Amino acid sequence: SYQTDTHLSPENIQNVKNAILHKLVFALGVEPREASRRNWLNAALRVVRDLSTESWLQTRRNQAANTSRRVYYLSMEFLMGRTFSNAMIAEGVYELIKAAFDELGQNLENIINEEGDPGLGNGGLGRLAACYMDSLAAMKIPAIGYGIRYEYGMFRQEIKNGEQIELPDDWLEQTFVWPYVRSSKRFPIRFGGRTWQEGKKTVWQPDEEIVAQAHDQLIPGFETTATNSLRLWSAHAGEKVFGLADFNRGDYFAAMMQQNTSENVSRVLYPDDSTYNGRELRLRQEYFLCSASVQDIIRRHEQESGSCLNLADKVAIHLNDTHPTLAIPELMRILIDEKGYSWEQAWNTTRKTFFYTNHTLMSEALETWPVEMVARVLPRHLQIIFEINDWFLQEVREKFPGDEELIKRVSLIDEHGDRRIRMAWLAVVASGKVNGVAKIHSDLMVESIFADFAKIYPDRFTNVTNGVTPRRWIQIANPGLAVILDKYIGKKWRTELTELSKLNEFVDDKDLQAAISAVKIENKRKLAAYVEQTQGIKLDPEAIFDVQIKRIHKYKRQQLNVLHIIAHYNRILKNSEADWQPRVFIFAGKAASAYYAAKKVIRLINDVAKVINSDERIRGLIKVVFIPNYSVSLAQLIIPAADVSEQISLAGTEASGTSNMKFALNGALTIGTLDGANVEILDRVGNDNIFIFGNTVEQVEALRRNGYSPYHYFENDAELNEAISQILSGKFSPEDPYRYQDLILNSGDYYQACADFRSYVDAQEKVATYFRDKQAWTRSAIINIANMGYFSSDRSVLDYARDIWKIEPMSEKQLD
Ligand code: 26M
Repeated sequence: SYQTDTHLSPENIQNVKNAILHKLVFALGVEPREASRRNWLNAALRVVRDLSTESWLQTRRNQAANTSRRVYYLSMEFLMGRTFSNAMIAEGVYELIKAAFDELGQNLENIINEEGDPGLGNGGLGRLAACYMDSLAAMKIPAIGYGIRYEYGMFRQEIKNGEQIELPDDWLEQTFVWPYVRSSKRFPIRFGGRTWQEGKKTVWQPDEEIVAQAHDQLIPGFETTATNSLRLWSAHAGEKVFGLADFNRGDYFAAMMQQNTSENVSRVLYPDDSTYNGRELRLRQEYFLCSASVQDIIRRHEQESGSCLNLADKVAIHLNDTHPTLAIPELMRILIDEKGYSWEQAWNTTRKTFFYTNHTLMSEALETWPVEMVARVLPRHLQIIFEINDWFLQEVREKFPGDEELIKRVSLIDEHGDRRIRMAWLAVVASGKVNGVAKIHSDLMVESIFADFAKIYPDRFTNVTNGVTPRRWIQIANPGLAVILDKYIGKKWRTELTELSKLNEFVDDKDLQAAISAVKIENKRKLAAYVEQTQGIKLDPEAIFDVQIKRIHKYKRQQLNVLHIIAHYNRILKNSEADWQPRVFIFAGKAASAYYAAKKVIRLINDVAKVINSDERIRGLIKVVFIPNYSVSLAQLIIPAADVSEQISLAGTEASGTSNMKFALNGALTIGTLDGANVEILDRVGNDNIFIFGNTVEQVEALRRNGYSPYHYFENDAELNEAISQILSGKFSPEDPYRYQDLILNSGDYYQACADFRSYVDAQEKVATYFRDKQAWTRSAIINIANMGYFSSDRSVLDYARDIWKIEPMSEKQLD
């Protein structure tokens, strides 16, 4: 059958065609002649899901039988992107399905583009979780992801009059046929109420109960039967709430309204990725994820091992940032209150089970929850956290007698002002290992926020540099590049990305250079067609495509990019006859809906675009484009079309970055600061193949210590002065000249854009000059591609498995 033999024989094509038609009619109830593209997509998705399901059931049997240790990846966000292409290539049926659709008179690419893109995440952290799910399956590491099935994901962004408008992302409106709803996997989640002692036992009587319902997505491993799952929870009214108070009072309507309130827990993703805001609903969401997942983990462990003992031998629970940290007191609660463990037994198990990744050093992003709120929502968990704190502070007092200042700094409770629980501290104290996401970030982590803890637990801290999956970020996003790679270095790079280094032999090969630049132009044409179609702006594919796509945030310094664009515009106006290199500046990204300054930056970009794009004096030498509603699928279109990758955060602020890796992997050259993973990209590509600028972390800190002032730079740099003055005087907002009064200077320039302006402009100058030497540029692009092997998420998850979770990947034999 077509299931195991992916050979493109007429019989196989016929079989796939029949399978699709069968699903269309009998699963969807649609006749072929009336089928829409969406119907064809769903029919084919069902066919591919059947293939994955067989492997999945087999993997589950084998994992259970092999009593292997498993990792549970807990994350409030999974930005999975579209499913269809990924599943087809994993199952090895892409070409077959394409051929079948050809015969059915359908274009596969159009069908692929019909699929929605579930935005169940904010940005880097959520996309990292998705790359890791892909790599864990491909590397045959037994893993289950746990998250929330938000009814509304990241908002849909529209731009009206240059401003961001947020609209609901009703992604469930179009039925998504990939997941399985697991009606038998339901767990009660309890909130509120009170606790009391009965002898030695603590009793918690909650006053609210809702139900978590599992939705499973299969995660097929690339060209292996290993298939993992991602389990997302949705919230439902529990019968308890439903049956008791209101119904008994005969108040049917109030009871039904209560149902609505319960289901709010999984209603919507918080669209904030950098400032912590202590809303009670967010606390409930976090606990909802943790409680459902920990209950499920214990249930599975008991089923496979016969008891709850030896949990820590079989289970590793990974915390993607502090958002799922309540899993720690939740495991303690279940072990003590429900399984009868002593406090010591429970604590010893817990400390061997958890691992925590930190993704930010910025204090405004660190989660702290008011003690008063936790007392109301999770009274039993608060007690457990206090007990952990007592135990921990006792240990610190023994190690460092008499240092009460240290005790205050490391206490899980911040006693300044209203008392708050420091979730990062709790995660560190209860985890076997804590890691940062790039070398520089992991180093700064133990020098800054966790310095005291590094003294207390010197062996606990480590680094795992982030990575990205080559299946999605080369094979799917850039099929033209994949063909070239296959030809020059063979096909193994898909699961062994360091094979790319074989390209180093060919950097001067004229045919390779020609092929690489032809694919780049082709990708730029595709992006240009999209921009023209959606926004009516014409882009010249021969121009430099200079791209900054990421969340809009002050620390990422989109303003610095804009300042350079204005300076460049001014230069052209002053010397319009010179032989300027045409340039296109592309932006995309969302601003948190309450982040005033970030939304203003979006408006500035659009205002500047309007003025520059319509200025005939510059003859189209600059185009500025803001592409609305950035998403994983837009990233797949934009990244392969980039010549220049903008990674310009202030040194010390971007933990790692992951798009920097995707760009370099697709042959863009980076203009960037010595921040996050840029540092490691530089190590691998060498100074000649990247444009590094700006102050180092040490210089940034020195400026802060000495009282940084942007005015110094403003007064001493004529181009900077001119650009800022133009913004402030309303040159780009003539109808509202004061619109940008509070930007840049007046806000103190906390992220030191002015300090890095001169070296940024100089680096941009080098970019434009270098681009004119097509051959040198392409050679550098090849060197970038050739040396990105390290940044595969396959390498990252194998690092985690070996150094942190202590899990062996399964062998093909075990999977058979
Ligand atoms: C917290 C509380 C309430 C609501 C939302 C949040 C929240 C959500 C997402 C906070 C932070 C969130 O994400 C942070 C993030 O994406 N960090 C990025 O992680 C990437 C993967 O490690 C790194 O590459 C980026 O440098 C880092 O900024």
